[in-house]
Amino acid sequence: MELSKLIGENGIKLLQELNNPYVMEIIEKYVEFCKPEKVTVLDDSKKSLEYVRKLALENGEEKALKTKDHTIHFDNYYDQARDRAHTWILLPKGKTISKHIETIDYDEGMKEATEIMDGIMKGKEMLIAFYCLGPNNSKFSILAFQITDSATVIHQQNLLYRNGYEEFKHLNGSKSFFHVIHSAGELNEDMTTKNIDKRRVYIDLNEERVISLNNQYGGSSIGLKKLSLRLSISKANKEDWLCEHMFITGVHPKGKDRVTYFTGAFPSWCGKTSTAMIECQTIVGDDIAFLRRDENGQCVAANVEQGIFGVIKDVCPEDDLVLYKALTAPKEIVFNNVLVVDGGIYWLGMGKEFPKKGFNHSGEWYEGKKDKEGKIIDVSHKNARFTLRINELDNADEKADDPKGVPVGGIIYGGRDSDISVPVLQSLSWAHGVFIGASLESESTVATVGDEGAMEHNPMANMDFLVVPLGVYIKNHIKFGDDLSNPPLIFATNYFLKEKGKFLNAKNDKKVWVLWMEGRVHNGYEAIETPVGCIPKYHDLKNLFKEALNKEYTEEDYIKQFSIRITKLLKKLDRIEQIYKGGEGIPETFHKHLEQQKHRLKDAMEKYGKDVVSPLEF
Ligand code: SAT
Ligand code: MN
Repeated sequence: MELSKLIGENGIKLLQELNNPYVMEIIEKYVEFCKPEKVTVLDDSKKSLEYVRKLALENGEEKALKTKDHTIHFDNYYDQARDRAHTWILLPKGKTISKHIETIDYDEGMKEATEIMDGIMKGKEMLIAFYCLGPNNSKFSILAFQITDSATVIHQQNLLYRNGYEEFKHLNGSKSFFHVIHSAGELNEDMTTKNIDKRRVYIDLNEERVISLNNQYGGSSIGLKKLSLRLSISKANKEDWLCEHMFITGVHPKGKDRVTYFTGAFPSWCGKTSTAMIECQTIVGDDIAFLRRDENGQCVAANVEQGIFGVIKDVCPEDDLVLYKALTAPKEIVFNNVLVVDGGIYWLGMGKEFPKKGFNHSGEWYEGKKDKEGKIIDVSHKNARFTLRINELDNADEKADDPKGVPVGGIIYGGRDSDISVPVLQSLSWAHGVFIGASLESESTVATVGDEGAMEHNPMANMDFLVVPLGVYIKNHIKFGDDLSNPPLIFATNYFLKEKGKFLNAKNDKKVWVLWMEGRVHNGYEAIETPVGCIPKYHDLKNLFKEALNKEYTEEDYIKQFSIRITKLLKKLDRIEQIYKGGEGIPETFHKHLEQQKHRLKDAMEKYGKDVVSPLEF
């Protein structure tokens, strides 16, 4: 059916006012493919926001909870995480990007996409919404629009992103915007995706477009998030800035009249959100950052988003008070895949006793319930999420929406291992820091796929989203820092050292590491140079532990935590060397840092005549 018959007068008017033939062309095309029953265009008005909130409740994608403005949405039991195996970059026949990046022949991919899309929105309402990635009207801004048949996707997107309809008008007809076409596909009686076997994500870097089909999980359906991230990374690498999978947080050391901003990249389960939200900090963003040079050659960062799509597991009053308080107060929040009992909700690690039955991502749930594979179904999914606006949090940073971004004092790469890396160190230079980021590894836990204890390499925690060859990505990183007048310091953390199966650090020790890093940015502390980077001095940590946590930090603790484990570190370098050998344009500087680090470690082994060297010896 023709667009004009499906869209109504107001919709036509809103589209006409954009004065952008390319937007029209795109919408007409997908209306023809997807065959919705109705088309609704949304602008930045309160009316549009309310319309979508109501629609999500009316169509059953969300249900109201007991607490005012809280709603719950479920994704299919088998759609609780991104589906890496069915996510591809569309490329002309015979072309590839890198051995790490899944691609599909353009014509073949589009043929399949068109087949799956045919009539996928039959009987449904197509929503069209406009957004701005990064703060509105700033040099960070990238405009994007999404077409979807899911009201909860738009509802959550409205919490997570700044609206962009008005800014689209200022494009003056230009084609410079991203667009995402999404369908949750046919839904069953629980309102979850029926055709799990036909979940697909096709990424088209040339057209700056993503097509996501039969997906409900936020990471694959919220188009402005991980789908647009791929498009932004491609754009950043062409334009000489950085698009990173990083939080942005402001550190406020007690008694000092200053705030120092840090960005941080951590693979899953390495402490990213908790590092962004330590109690002496204010939050700018928790997931994706644009980093640019300002007119003075300083590094500035802006949050791509304005909300948090956060993992709810383990959010409890002891560890995350601010978040816990926000999640239990009457604010506009969409919960995904937690347990509901009489309109109240429960999630893993919340510190409460669980009811024996209720409703969760598996439907009607009772304790001991098993899935088709015979696996016991937990109270809530370990990847269950919440969606809320950052300005709903008590610790929201006042510059969270600043069009100029915030100045970056330090960058943190957070890995996870039980017996290799020290809790915190500073790189020897910007390029050495890039080398550290590009060597980031996380040890798999029971919570991630793979063997427990196996190391997964994840450069800058951005591996899943890379759409340019690793060599190009790393080269651009090095160049970005080289062109800065005063590049941020680069740090690495590891909160997960263990001895005899027990963690060597408490969860809140990270506050001390952060305060030390903050001090380093202001030349506040001396450091000890080791073969792998600069580490804190004992007496500084002792004082910080006392001041920040009122804890006695013994020299024995320090030695255990900050010893340099040479053989383990050399083995790590071997793993990294294996990954990076054989080209793909990895820059010489990277290989140089790898070689130099290896030599420094071997020299230390010889000099001190042992494998594990105490920090007091350097
Ligand atoms: O892991 S996802 O990309 O699906 C979601 C997230 O990290 O925010
Ligand atoms: Mn993320």
